[in-house]
Amino acid sequence: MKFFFKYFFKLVHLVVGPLLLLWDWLTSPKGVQRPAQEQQRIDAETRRLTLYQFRSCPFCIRVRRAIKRHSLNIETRDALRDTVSRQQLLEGGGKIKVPCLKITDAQGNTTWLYESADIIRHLEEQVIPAGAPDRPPVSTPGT
Ligand SMILES: N[C@@H](CCC(=O)N[C@@H](CS)C(=O)NCC(=O)O)C(=O)O
Repeated sequence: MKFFFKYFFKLVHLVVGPLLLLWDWLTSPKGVQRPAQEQQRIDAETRRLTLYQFRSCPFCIRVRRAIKRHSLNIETRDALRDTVSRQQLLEGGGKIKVPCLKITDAQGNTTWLYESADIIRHLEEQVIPAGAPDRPPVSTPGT
């Protein structure tokens, strides 16, 4: 039975993965356009970020779409096929789970941020500057 489930889920993954990638490609979001100076400022911020991910993981696709939508240039590493990246994720973040955003601050300290929703929130609230047209409004409780 265990054997059946193992291969059943592998099969589901093999079928669903390419379908997700196809859907992602067909409905790929258009990136926001900013003034060149503003984009350069954001590029300087995103140079300190690295996204560890699997190509067909739905949570990674969600983060990659947010990255595309906000026109962020963030280096991605494949933690499934690339054994060096996989090891970096395990040693740095503590577990093989994707997506994971490696954040290096100005002092060189690193934080490994897991959870797609938290990663997107970090990008939208910390990386995209206030006043940018694509930044979602900050909701105030009770309003
Ligand atoms: N709640 C997480 C789910 C992430 C998740 O389940 N990722 C899967 C790949 S699709 C994973 O890393 N699995 C490996 C594991 O859990 O060991 C998120 O939104 O990021």
